[in-house]
Amino acid sequence: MVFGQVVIGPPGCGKTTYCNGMSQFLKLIGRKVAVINLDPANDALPYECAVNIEDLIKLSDVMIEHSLGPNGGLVYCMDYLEKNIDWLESKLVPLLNDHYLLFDFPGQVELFFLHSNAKKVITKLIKNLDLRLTAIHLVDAHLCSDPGKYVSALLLSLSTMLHLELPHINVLSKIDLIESYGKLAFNLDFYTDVQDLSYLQFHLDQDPRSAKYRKLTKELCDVVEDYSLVNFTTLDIQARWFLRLLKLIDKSNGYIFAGIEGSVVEFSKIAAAPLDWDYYRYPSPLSSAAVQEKYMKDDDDFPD
Ligand SMILES: Nc1nc2c(ncn2[C@@H]2O[C@H](COP(=O)(O)OP(=O)(O)O)[C@@H](O)[C@H]2O)c(=O)[nH]1
Ligand SMILES: [Mg+2]
Repeated sequence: MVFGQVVIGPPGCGKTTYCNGMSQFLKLIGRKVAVINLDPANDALPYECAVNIEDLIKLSDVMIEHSLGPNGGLVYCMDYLEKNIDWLESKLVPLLNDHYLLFDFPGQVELFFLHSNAKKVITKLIKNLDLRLTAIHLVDAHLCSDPGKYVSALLLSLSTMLHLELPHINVLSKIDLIESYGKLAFNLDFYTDVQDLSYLQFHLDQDPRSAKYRKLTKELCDVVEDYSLVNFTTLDIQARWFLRLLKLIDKSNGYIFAGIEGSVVEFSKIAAAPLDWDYYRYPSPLSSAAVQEKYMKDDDDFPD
């Protein structure tokens, strides 16, 4: 079985930086990792990529040849990739033996909650190559500093979850910068837990620009709350944040179950247990004393 992550989110939210940081962290803890760049708009990649969509199609060529802007060009590139999925599969096959896969996708969000091409690419890979993938949806934490933008981030996260139908983790990225946008109206937990959005209504009413959208905002918040699917974890580009996030990811895509010879009962015990339980019970590089000591020693002040 081959495991990996599909890294998505709006432009500039930190996908490429994440793939670079996560790949370095995975190597540190002993996993062989391959980063696959599927964003033709990525220039100057900080990581060494195993597969690059640029070898199949270039955004600049598409824009000139078909008189398209960058957005139309990206949709075209994804359509082209879907039609040429054999090309991608042939590049991935040699990696399947022992690599963990990180897919760096384009930042055009419509590709992941509206269009079917990116979803078809992912679904075909999962089916044809027997992959176990988790979607990591990054959203820039600065959106929390504006209630209207935060509501749009919630809707984007929800519609992406429903559209992609993958194990899914929403992440507020660049959390190290959150204080630089001024004091938040609520504790960070309020934004990550998404438990009671009615407080946002009151806050929005204080801003004359948002007051006229009060009813619309309420309806949108009700949709998010009714589904009760969206919450966030947080991240900045430091090793201990990666360790925390990787534990969640390993549980969501089944990596932690891969080496376990057990009964259905054992599997369900692990699935229902607190996050760390399985790491201590079953040998894994993440449970080694060295990794815990190195990356988690300052964990007391670590936000949940
Ligand atoms: N402070 C801070 N900056 C970050 C973080 N992650 C990414 N960035 C910066 O955000 C910018 C956009 O990142 P990039 O990975 O190219 O975003 P992408 O368009 O989603 O691939 C770059 O200047 C990164 O250095 C983070 O956790 N903290
Ligand atoms: Mg990028």
